[in-house]
Amino acid sequence: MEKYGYKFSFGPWNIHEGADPFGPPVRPTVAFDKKLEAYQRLGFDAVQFHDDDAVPNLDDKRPDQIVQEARALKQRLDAAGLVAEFVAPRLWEHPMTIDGAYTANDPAARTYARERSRKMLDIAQSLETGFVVLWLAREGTYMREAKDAARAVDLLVEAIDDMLAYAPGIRIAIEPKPNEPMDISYIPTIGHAVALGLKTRSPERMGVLVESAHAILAGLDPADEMAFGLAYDKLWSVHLNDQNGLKFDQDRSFGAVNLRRAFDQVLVLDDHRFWERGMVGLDVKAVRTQKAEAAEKHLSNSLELFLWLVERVRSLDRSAMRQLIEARDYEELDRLILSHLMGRA
Ligand code: XLS
Ligand code: MG
Repeated sequence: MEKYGYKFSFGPWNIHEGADPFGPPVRPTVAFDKKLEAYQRLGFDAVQFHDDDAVPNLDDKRPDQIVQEARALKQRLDAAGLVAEFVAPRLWEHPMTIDGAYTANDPAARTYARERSRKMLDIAQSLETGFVVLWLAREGTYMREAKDAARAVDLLVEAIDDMLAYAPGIRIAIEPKPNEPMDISYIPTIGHAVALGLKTRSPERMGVLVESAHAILAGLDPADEMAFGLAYDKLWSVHLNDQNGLKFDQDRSFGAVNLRRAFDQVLVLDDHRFWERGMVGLDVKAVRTQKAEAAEKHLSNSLELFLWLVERVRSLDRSAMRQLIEARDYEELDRLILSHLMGRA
């Protein structure tokens, strides 16, 4: 498979049982080892980890046990010809994170979040990835008066500074999302994420990760969010997927809802040689109706579409585009792009 210089990743949660808030699982659980086998078979290079994907039940384990288990996992990754792209703290399930983690009103909850983050950093070190992603899932409120939003920024900076000091070699990307599970989340867009990073003790070690659906949920264009991150040289990863309207995060297969929007994301990434900057990550889920024996197609379809769109980007008639842009004939530019996407030109 020609991958045009790109490397690809997904998280084990992208192979899942299909439960949703209105119905139970519809597919059997796939064991982690089985998921690991799927990566190379499907053409992927790296695994995205939540801390407890790598070391289950880590809240009940001593630091030395955590390191030992993470090192054993690293050997399994080596044997499978895979690397860890990043590790992320899962700070949205434990009871101590009900009211948020880093921005919780309860100082004990904030202490839990900081300690859990240090364990996550130990795992990242053991998996030999210098890259951490923070999706600030419950950093927000259901009612504005419950927290001081300005103080929340300071609390986030304090928590990030602690991580940056604890792991001097680590780089951290913020993965913004405007809502869900919170009614309104802090740090909802790439602009907020870049600004937050600039406020920390080591701004050069702070970057961003754009998830297509998260930008769409914020009413923004994912390609423009990526472009903003690129303009600051801080786009260190992406989560490609798709989203049909402003509802819950659907994590649909890349391009499944809007092909032009997917094309524009690949255009901005490829024009900025993203294959030299970071990995193309997916964050996709099979629709609940998909049968178990065919419940990997959201991954293979997304990867395949990305590569097809790279071919479309690289075969664009750029001089014709330049002429139409100079003439400000954007309707004709529309036609050029659409006919190219349809294989008619
Ligand atoms: C949610 C995030 C989360 C990441 C970072 O979209 O991608 O699943 O793994 O925690
Ligand atoms: Mg994501």
